[in-house]
Amino acid sequence: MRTETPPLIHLADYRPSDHLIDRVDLDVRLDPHRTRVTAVLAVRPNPGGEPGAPLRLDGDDLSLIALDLDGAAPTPGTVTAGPQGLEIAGPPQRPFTLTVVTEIDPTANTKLMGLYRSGGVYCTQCEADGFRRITYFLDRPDVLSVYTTRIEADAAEAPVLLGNGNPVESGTVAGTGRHYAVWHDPHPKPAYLFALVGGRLDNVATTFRTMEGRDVRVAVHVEPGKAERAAYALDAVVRSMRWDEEAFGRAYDLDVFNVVAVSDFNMGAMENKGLNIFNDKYVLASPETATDADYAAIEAIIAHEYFHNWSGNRVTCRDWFQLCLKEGLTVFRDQEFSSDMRSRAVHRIAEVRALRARQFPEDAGPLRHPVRPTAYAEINNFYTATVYEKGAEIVRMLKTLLGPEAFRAGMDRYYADNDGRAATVEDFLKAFEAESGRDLAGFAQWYGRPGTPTLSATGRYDAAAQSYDLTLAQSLDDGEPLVIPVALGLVGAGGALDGAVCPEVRDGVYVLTAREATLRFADVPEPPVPSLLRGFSAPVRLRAELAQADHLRLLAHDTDPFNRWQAAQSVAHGLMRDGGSPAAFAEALGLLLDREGARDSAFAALALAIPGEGEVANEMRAEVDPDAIHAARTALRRDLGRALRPRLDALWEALTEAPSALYSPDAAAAGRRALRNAALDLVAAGDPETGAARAGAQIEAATNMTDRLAALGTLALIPGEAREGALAAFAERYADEPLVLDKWFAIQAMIPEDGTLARIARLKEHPAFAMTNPNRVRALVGSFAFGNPTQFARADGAGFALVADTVAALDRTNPQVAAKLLTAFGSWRKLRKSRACQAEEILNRIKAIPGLSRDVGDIAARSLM
Ligand code: 0A1
Ligand code: ZN
Repeated sequence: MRTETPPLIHLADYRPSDHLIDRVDLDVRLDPHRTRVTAVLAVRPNPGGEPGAPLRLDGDDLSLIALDLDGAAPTPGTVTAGPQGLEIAGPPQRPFTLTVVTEIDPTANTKLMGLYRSGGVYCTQCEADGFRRITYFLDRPDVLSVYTTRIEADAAEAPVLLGNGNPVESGTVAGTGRHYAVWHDPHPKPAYLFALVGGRLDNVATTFRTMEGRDVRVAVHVEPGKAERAAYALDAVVRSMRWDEEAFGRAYDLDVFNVVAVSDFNMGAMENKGLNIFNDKYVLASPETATDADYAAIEAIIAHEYFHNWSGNRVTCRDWFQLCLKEGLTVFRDQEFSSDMRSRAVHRIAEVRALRARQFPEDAGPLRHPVRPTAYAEINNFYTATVYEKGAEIVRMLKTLLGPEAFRAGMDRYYADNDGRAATVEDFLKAFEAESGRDLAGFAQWYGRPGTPTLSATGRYDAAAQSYDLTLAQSLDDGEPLVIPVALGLVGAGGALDGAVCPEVRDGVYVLTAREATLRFADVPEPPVPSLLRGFSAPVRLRAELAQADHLRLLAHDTDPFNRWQAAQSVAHGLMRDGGSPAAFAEALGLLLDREGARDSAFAALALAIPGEGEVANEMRAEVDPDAIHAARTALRRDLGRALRPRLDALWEALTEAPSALYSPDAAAAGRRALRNAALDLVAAGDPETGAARAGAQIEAATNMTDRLAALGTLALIPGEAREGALAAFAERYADEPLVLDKWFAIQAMIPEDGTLARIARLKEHPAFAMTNPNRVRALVGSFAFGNPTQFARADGAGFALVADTVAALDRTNPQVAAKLLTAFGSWRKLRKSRACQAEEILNRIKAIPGLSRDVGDIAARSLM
């Protein structure tokens, strides 16, 4: 049994590097199995480091071919080199040049970290610590260097050669069939932002003129033959560039900006300087192969990686504990971008749903950690919803607290003061303190305190005094109270009570800093319902204990669209938890559809979508029984489908697009499709027979993937020959489209039926499935683990076992993806006893696997804590 726990790295132990590397000259000779890397490093002692300290370079799986120091062999006995590092004792106390030659095998690199091959294309992934798999280096984000990279490859195998920065030279190597390109990046950067690409690629390109007058060649490179599917991504890059200039005054700073799509990628995408590398799922889109949700995700991720050029690259992180400094901020920025491109209210709802579905459970379970962690065993396991999404919520609260002008001024100062530096969360907050004159010490606690605070509210109306007292109380742990911006207002029987006044509420926001506070509203002519946490102004759990009638009032009359949606969710939660008649709810939804269906279809679709099983589990204070949740949710959907039937039928008809209509991924058109498909799905919930027929017809008639897939998803919940026939036809139609087959894998993996296990076993043998491709694994096994709660937590333990077996198999080839999959067990303690015991046993079994990776070992160990 494996007993040793991996060593922890602590924030408190941070020390500056003893050495710096000012310049890196790389010569990379690409070869499928024997790629030669010559690195010429301009090293000097760091004035802030320890004088005379040995030079310790990181390495991972490297073989050293040659080494010299200032052109000569190092003094015998001073060098220790192995696959995992290179140390030089007593290095010169002055600047010196180290030349290191290593050899690596990109074809054998299944971890997809460092230099690897994806579908024949050479590419790199260096965040967080992949550069050390290319050459020995000070692989830490506070060592910034100027890179020049010469890439050489067989001209037929890799006609396209891309690097960071600007292209400076290219040519052929006479008589060898090989060619080369030299790239120079003038902006100092940490090694994690290094990238190169070599392969056969097509591209689409355009020129963007920045507000500073620089003409930038923007190109998106994809697998040959797929260039037309890159047009939307290219357009999204251009819109991102323009938006960052307008919203934040940030211009692009190189002559070229390249995006490359590869099919084997551990995450979504990577912001390497001037050369973003993407999971092709977030680049390739055509109406026939991508859904509206895919288009929205492409837009958001293209923007995210582009925005990192300032928030992450120009200003980078001192150490990996500061990860939220770039990620939380950049998620906030991409969310604002998407809100400006689409409907702000609809986007906010989507953000909060994602936060509640992924971050709240993480924050409530054994894998919880502060937005800025204080210790880690494996940094790759901290690319989490907490760091990203809760990190973004903190930035959003900061903006709410300071107001838009002071927020923007603070951002400008943050960039100005930290450009070219590796910064910390303290540096970030300092910029806002300086611009706003506010003390943010209390607010800073959000970065260090794990867990989701609870905000409770109780109100008392005094008819005689025409006043309303609202008591707000917060609780998290035993620590200091947090600073919580609470956007709020009062709503009367006929609408907003705009005349009600409370001096402590400014611009509709009350800032709660005490454990408890009571607000007095004057001039309240009737008993109000409080509309709290408008726009979800803070990442907390709200306990307002309103009656169903109160929620229904908010649903009908609140001026805040987020809270109108939230009111519908709250009513649905109440009905699923406590039972009762859904008649009043159905009537309210009906009115909403009448009023809103045509005007804001996307919003209406969201109101119809009752909380998912995960969201219900998340709200449970008692132990979670996935079967009971599934049954309650199915019953509510059935009842709503029946009660709303005439309206749903009419919507489905009215929102039919003409077969000749050209597909457009814009928000309004997507909203109409969303509402029509929500209507179809609810009809099917109430009347499976009609639903199946209609879904079948829609699959046949569909002119785009959104409608086809939505109908297939509806049909997938209705057992029978129609379903199996449609699934088979879909697979045949898209046999050559791996990204579309991922959707097909996912739909089947999420079927809440006993037969799903056997189905998954069959699908694992499907020719399109491959354990080596992270997208395939996530589509089939990930969708099952994260999206099929009843089958994952089956009574016989077979669902847990299926995921555990996949984790164990994957651990040997791609530990990062294996570890992510294992986080599906993160909420095991909340499950009812028998299931929890099984999960615990499985986690122990995984933890005991001999030779287990640090990635998986860390998740298993923490899950059991
Ligand atoms: N910085 C990237 C996330 C990322 C992190 C690690 C990776 O390794 C496989 C890849 C990407 C982002 O925020 O998009
Ligand atoms: Zn990011």
